Amino acid sequence: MPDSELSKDIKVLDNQDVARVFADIATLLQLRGDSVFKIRAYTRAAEVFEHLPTQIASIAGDEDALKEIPGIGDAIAAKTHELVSTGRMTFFEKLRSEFAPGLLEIMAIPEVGPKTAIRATEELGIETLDDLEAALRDGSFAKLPRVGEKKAQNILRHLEARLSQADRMPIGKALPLAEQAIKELKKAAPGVRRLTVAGSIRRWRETAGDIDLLGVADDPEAVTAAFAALPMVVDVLGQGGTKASVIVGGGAQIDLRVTEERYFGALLLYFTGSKQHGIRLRERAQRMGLSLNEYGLTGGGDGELKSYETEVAVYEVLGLPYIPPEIREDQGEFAAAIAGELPDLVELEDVKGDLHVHSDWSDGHVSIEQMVHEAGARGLDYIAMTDHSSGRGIANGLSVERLVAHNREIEEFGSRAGGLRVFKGSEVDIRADGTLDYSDDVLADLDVVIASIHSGMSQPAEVMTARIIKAIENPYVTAIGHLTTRFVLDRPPVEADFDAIFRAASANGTLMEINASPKRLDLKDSHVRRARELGVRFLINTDSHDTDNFDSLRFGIGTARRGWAEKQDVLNTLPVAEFERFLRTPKPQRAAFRAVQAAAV
Ligand code: DGT
Ligand code: CA
Ligand code: CA
Ligand code: ZN
Repeated sequence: MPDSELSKDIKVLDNQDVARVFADIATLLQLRGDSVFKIRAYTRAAEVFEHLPTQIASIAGDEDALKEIPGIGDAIAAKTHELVSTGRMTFFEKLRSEFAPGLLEIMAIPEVGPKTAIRATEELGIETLDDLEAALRDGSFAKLPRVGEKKAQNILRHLEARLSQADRMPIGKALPLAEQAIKELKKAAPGVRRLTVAGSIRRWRETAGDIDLLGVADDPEAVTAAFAALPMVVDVLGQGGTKASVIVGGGAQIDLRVTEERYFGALLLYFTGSKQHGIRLRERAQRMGLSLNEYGLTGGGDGELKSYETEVAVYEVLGLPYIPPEIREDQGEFAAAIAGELPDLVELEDVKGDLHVHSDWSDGHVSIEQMVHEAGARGLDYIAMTDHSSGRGIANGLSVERLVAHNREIEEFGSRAGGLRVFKGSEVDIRADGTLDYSDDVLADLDVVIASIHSGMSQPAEVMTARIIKAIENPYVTAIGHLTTRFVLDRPPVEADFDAIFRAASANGTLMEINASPKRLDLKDSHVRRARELGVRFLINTDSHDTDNFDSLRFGIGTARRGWAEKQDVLNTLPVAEFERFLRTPKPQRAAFRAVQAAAV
């Protein structure tokens, strides 16, 4: 197979990988003091590639197609072509060789600025993250100019987080890869049935160590063989009669198990995990005189192995109701199941509205009209257009004058959007002191106000907590957007007293957003669970900047479910009339609105 021979040598780059290279080039050019225009061109290319809906790898063979992408000139098209077709870029390699090895890697750790990174490489001889860790631990890093003990401690914390997650990928990357593998394998092995994702991805964990797939076939070996030969596979770690493990382009590992129909239930249960949930199940089986393994249950009278086609059937024998994969973490689900108190988890189909949507009025990619049309086409009943406030002058935020015009345009759409209700909204910046970008009388004209932090993220916890609570207490703020500002595996959360924040949100009737963008997933699962305990209610929003971003909703649902959230905890599951009634309710009474709703269920 010449195709897979070729792909064995060249790492298949996805759009994020390509974007990263151009962002790195921009960084190095900046360090070199190069022309502002050149730097801007590379920064722009990185942004364009990051948001490109098509896979660059699929068009990079065609330089003209690359040039047609807005924002990509001849020089960058040629470099992209070289990068994607050879896996290397001469220009980048030459540029990188002008700097100490490891500089980019070190600079990628939060709070390590360019000047410090250069000093670290030149004065301390740091070349790797391991070197960096040693220098942070022996105190030499803290002695660099403008660093100090406190900052060194922070950097060590970021570094440890980075190192412990080094071999995990975000679910936003893992799930699409799993889906691609499923699609390719169904085509290559038509005999495979019930092909499904298992492991941490089925539990919607925010990161995955590898991808686990499970299917049924009469001839399992034909399926594992077809799997090992898929075009996306770059290396085969092992292949046998019922299982195979491969590495695909981008470096992810996929484990496949193929079984007979009758074993599917027990194997899916085993292979979904979590490991800890599985261990508890086996203990429970043992107490009942049974033995649970990946094929089924043995014991009980005849000592024969009994197999199960569904997970439900296994749980039933163990005297348990079905426990959804998202909460199989051994974090109280058994006690809840036994007490008959499992949460009735919110579902994708429950969501009726999206209250955090951007357009090209700020940093979105398409018009209000296009976003509204897409939302309608996806069956939503209502959305809020929430472009950015003027803030720090970036993200093309709206001045008060432009906000007024934005409102007017939305009102026009409101009457034309064919059943879809479009709310006037804003994603208003929470400034460093907790005040908002717009005055209260401006906010009062809006239907939906999402207040978010986009700067000053390294404030001390006390300052940050007070800042956020101040926004929570504002009478016009509907919800706090992406509370911690973290990026999955990429940017640490702000430090704050989250319990105090959730208590304030609950008392004021301010909602907490579960931002569904797979890059953010913010609140994260554990925050949702804690916030819910403290009486907080939520919005699950996509924060869409383009029409295809509405797809992200499922990641928000997965996160909400991992946080044990029920439909009644999520306000945008309300029918539009009820949601409007919520918005018309003055803030102090919104907290009570919650109870009314709960009682009404
Ligand atoms: P990951 O890949 O690190 O994101 O996490 P998982 O949960 O997908 O773990 P993985 O891929 O190692 O294994 C998939 C499932 O198989 C896991 O969730 C539970 C089951 N499993 C794997 N190893 C063990 C084990 O040693 N004991 C038990 N009880 N189950 C295991
Ligand atoms: Ca896994
Ligand atoms: Ca695995
Ligand atoms: Zn935002």
